[in-house]
Amino acid sequence: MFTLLAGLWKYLFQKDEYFILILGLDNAGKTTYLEQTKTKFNKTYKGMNPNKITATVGLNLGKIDFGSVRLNFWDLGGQEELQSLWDKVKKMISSEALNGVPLLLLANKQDLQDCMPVSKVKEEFKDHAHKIGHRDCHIMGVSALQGDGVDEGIQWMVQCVKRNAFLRPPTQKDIT
Ligand SMILES: Nc1nc2c(ncn2[C@@H]2O[C@H](COP(=O)(O)OP(=O)(O)OP(=O)(O)O)[C@@H](O)[C@H]2O)c(=O)[nH]1
Ligand SMILES: [Mg+2]
Repeated sequence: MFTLLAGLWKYLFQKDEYFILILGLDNAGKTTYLEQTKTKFNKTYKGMNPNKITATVGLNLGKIDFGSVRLNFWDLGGQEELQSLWDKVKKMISSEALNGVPLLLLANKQDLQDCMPVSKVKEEFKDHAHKIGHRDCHIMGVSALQGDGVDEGIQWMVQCVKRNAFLRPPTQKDIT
């Protein structure tokens, strides 16, 4: 009986957890994007003044719940000293361990007049399309500062992680 109730509780309340890595050059707006995401999706989260966000030293963590899904974000600082990790990152896209893991490419700062338009970003990536392999991939423009495109990006992410759930390593929910 206990097992049955525990199973029902788990089914009703426990979230399916997924982990999202946010990568980009320093000053790209990764932490601002994560702050906007947390503000939009966590009703109780008050949010940080975007002007108070400073360069990320190491790793900044954040999470949001979206229906039955929990997304855990890892926002890695992009400063030069941290880019020693980037060799590994470049290899990530072709790493066998990450085969099929979805890729969302955000062209941020679209509110700036002299920003690179999304069409141009897509054009630039055309030559590298073969490296992306068989995975869900989406390129979109956003303004993390103004919050434009944040909802759409997260919705895409949630759909994708659900669709590719078989790629996810087991979490507590799966083994209890
Ligand atoms: N105009 C504009 N500025 C933005 C946008 N997103 C972020 N910024 C600004 O860009 C600067 C850097 O933002 P961060 O979020 O700290 O950038 P980051 O990618 O986390 O940087 P690191 O932690 O150093 O890797 C800040 O001054 C932000 O206010 C945007 O969409 N539009
Ligand atoms: Mg940052």
